[in-house]
Amino acid sequence: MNEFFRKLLFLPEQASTFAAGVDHLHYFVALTTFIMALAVGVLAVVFIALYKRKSETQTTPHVEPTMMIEAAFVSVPLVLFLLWFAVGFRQFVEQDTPPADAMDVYVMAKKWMWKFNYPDGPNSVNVLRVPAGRPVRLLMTSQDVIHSFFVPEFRVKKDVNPGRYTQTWFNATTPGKYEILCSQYCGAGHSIMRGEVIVMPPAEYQTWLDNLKRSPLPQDGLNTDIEKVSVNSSLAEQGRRVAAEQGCFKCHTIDGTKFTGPTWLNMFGRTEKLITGEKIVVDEAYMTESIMDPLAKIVEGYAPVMPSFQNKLAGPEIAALVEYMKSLRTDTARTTPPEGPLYAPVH
Ligand code: HEC
Ligand SMILES: [Cu+2]
Repeated sequence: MNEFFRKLLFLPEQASTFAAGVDHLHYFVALTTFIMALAVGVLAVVFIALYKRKSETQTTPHVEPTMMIEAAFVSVPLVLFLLWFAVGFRQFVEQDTPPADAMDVYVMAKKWMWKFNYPDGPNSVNVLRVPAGRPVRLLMTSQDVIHSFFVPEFRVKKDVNPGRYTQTWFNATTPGKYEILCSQYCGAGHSIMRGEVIVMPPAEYQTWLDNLKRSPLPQDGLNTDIEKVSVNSSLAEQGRRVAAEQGCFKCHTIDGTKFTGPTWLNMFGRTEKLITGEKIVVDEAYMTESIMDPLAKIVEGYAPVMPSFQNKLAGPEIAALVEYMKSLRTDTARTTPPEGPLYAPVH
């Protein structure tokens, strides 16, 4: 049944845990509206034949529907629309709430390519490798204009905006290659802004990762013409260098002491009180905003002195900073002060 409708509607394969649910709602809406439209059309034709005007003097009888019929005309469509809304809203919430155990990948879009950064090492261009059966969370930002990350087979689509992070997630069910498209018109090269998600069986993925860590050169057979994999030190390590180079440590500590700015130790997930009295929980989006637009939200007890780093930092550098700040937890904290500016370009 599912396969029949999928082919009838020319939908791509279903390769993520979302796909079937999204499609079922789609079939339900398409089928109901199709039946309704057909009924209206057929009745119109039948009535034309049945109630054809038979003489010049014939008048149309005055017809008044009963209360019951009126009520049915209002309530049946209303119930259907509300049902679709309820099902769709549940799916929307699910797609917008990555599970806590998801594997993170940072995505940076720019005219006209996709860059992927894995917190524990490899960077790649246009090729995203993920293990099957594992939730993957994408933290996405753009270096220039608005793009949109779209994988039709996963039924996943989310805008990617400059100056802030958006997130989405998926759990790929079937190993294979799937195309990544940009679905916001972003300039002349929009239609060639394509990438590829390679979903690998978990064991194969692990082997690929281990091999990369052992030798920084791309492995034979993996280096297709669009794939450039490079292994840097971990993203958090790069973030530490960026922070040192940018002078973040002039105002922030990583050992828990309060300085010109709040300490970064255990900052991720902390509840912060703002001068407006509002309370917020520190997440990736808030960290990014704090770097790009520090005056938007001022933490209580601190002066609004942090400069904006908008236009001073590239997308991957911000990803690295965020990953570094997240890594500063009491259990894993680095308490030694960072050594001078060791900055190396991230890409
Ligand atoms: C001139 C001092 C100064 C520098 C340099 C500075 N900051 Fe800040 N930062 C502050 C102050 C003061 C606050 C608290 C007031 C506020 O929210 O703006 C803050 C707040 C933050 C916050 C929010 C912290 C929280 O607990 O809510 C983050 C994240 C942050 N800074 C990151 C950075 C990063 C990354 C850099 C370097 C790229 C940096 N800062 C450089 C002074 C600074
Ligand atoms: Cu684009």
